[in-house]
Amino acid sequence: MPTYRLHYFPESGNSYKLALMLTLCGQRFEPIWTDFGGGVTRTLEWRKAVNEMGEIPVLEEDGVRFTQTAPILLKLAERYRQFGGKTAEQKFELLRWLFWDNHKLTGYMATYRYLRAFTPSADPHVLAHFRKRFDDFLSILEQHLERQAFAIGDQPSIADISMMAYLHYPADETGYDFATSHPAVSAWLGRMAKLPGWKSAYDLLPGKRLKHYAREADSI
Ligand SMILES: N[C@@H](CCC(=O)N[C@@H](CS)C(=O)NCC(=O)O)C(=O)O
Repeated sequence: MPTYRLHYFPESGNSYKLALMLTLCGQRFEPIWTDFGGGVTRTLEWRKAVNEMGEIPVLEEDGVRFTQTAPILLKLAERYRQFGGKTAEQKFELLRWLFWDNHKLTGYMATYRYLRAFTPSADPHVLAHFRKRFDDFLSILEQHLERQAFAIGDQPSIADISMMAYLHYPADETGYDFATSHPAVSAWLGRMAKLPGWKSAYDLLPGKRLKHYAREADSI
């Protein structure tokens, strides 16, 4: 079995996707905290040595580095025969939701949350734009989860792991109280949190945290 090392920072939902998948598959990994807030991933040295794309997470398997959570999740699902879907239709659905998540759900929430919670003076017009787009994506997910328990049917898959990552953070970071605003999403997050071995990102990914700027007065 490979030895895993995960380059991450605790607030990174993308890192959490891999940490959660490994954990749910009963695997351990060595956490390599990365100074994202200090800008290390923007340096030429880090990009040359760790990830040319300048992104966290990076998963090392026996010293070989891999990036991009979607293909990594697919590889892990195949290796551990878990969360990968069974039929050709399910595998297609899984890819469909993974692509949608990377582009829309994760793409917008990651940026919205980062600006809202972890930068000192986000432009309110930019925040409003991201929130409007994200509200639309959330309503798509809400309607989908009103019809079925998990992304591709009645069993959890890596599409759920990918999509839940950024939604499970505290409301003072995401700016949403899903129990009130999106009950089907909230119930689905609850189902995911009941999977054997499930842990939250801040329980799985230790280390120095980014400064939190979201003000109490900010609306949720
Ligand atoms: N599609 C990538 C997204 C990775 C990503 O955007 N990571 C963030 C941190 S969670 C990052 O490093 N962003 C740097 C940037 O956007 O410049 C994946 O799934 O791994």
